[in-house]
Amino acid sequence: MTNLGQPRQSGHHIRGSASAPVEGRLFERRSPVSGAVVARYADGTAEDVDRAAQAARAAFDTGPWPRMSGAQRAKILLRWARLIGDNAEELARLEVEEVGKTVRFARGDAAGMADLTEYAATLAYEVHGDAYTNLGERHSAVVHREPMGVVGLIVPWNFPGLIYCQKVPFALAAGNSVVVKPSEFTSATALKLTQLAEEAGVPAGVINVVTGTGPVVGQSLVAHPQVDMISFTGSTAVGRKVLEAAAAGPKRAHVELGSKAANIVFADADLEDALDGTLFGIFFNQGECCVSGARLLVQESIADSFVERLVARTRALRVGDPLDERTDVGALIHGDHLASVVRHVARGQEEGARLLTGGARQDVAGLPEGCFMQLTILDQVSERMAVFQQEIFGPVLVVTRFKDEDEAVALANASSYGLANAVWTRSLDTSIRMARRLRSGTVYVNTQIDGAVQLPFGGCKGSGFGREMGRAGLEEFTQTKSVMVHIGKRVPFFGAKGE
Ligand code: TXE
Repeated sequence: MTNLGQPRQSGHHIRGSASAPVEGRLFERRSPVSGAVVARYADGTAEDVDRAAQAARAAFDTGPWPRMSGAQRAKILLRWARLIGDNAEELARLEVEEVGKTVRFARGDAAGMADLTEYAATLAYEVHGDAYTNLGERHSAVVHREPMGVVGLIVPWNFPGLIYCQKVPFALAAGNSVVVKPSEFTSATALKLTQLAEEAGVPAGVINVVTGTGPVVGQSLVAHPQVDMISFTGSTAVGRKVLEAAAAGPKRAHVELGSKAANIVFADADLEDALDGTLFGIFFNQGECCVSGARLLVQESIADSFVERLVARTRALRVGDPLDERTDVGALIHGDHLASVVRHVARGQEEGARLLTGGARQDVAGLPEGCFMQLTILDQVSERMAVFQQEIFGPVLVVTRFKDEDEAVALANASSYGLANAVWTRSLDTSIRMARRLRSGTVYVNTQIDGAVQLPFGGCKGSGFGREMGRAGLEEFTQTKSVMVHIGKRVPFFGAKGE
């Protein structure tokens, strides 16, 4: 069972953990696996956001963090990365308990948190500007690369720790201070990671965490006048609200939103690898993954046999208790989300899609309140259907057949989203052409949901804009300042006096 013991109880983390008593109203987080209360968190208010923003402001305006050398910040961030590694099993188990993801993959998430932090630390050495020494004898200019100031970070529930680490260490490496708002379903790892950061030497006030709901805490954070920039990951609907509120500032906003990635299988692919990748692409993290390969586009000549094998392999996967090491797919985040996934499948069938397997809530022995979903495949799906266009964010794969490369490109790009797509082929030419023609921030070739901390990650079209990870992921949290210097006695701007 996934309950680690007594429910945890935490207040916000403002200006250092010691100064954050649990006071005021609390909200509960119930395990999506057992239904038991696993945690109680402070239900944040606009006043809490104000305290956190003022703490971050003071840390930025007068504290040591932005005044340290890049090397000093790097050393602290490296210590943080090591502490994350030392606490990886606890971080993984907190994720299992609140998200419902399997412990096997949650361990991968925890390792990723340490890797991201370590990489961000190395970037801290390299945050620098530019010099222009080619402006003639009388001028010289330098371009500073400076932190944005106070950054508000809004994090979703599907990869709470990993997405925190795609944002916070990078913002910190550049010298910013931050206010983090975790999802109300998954606050544990943000609080734990922040506590570890301070243990590593990040000064109090540099990272503040306010728990609570989106409409109260999230909205107050975006609107707060002391917050210079927002970085948001979540749904497209909320992303629009965040952009509207940021425009009123105006302030910079970086948004990573929904997706409906295509997983394109050509007849010449290594079909065993493609099968394995297709399964992982849709069922990893219960399909609650922004880059899930949720639309299988398969070439007509191999489609029937490929889909038949896919259904057989899908039925062999284990859905169940995420703490059981043999489990492949855990629970969805909460009951309302499970109901929404089931509704999407029913709508697909109404629109003419053919249900090949799954389609309903899954019973798991001993876990009657678990939010489990049967692994689902819908065939005969066309471009005009809602299940082809809308992000379901669950273990539901929709299948569409294509004749040739042009049709595959047209179908893949017939989406309002553009975060990621995958291509399976043995042809080098096809893979390069496809990588160029697909409209998304990432293209996987003969792999799925793969990457490296050095690679920028983000979307185009309705999936948002801005990048996380890579050098770009640090520069996102900086701005330039041009300093123009005149050398020697000036020739007067308005000519010499008395002339
Ligand atoms: O997202 P929300 P939810 C998609 C996916 C999923 C759907 C809903 O399709 O089914 O979004 O998920 C905070 N001002 N993705 O409900 O509501 C909220 O508290 C400011 C894709 O979790 O967008 C949480 O911290 N903030 C995705 C965060 O925004 C607000 C990951 C995301 O919540 C707010 C997750 C407001 N008015 C869901 N309202 C991805 N790209 O990976 C809510 N929030």
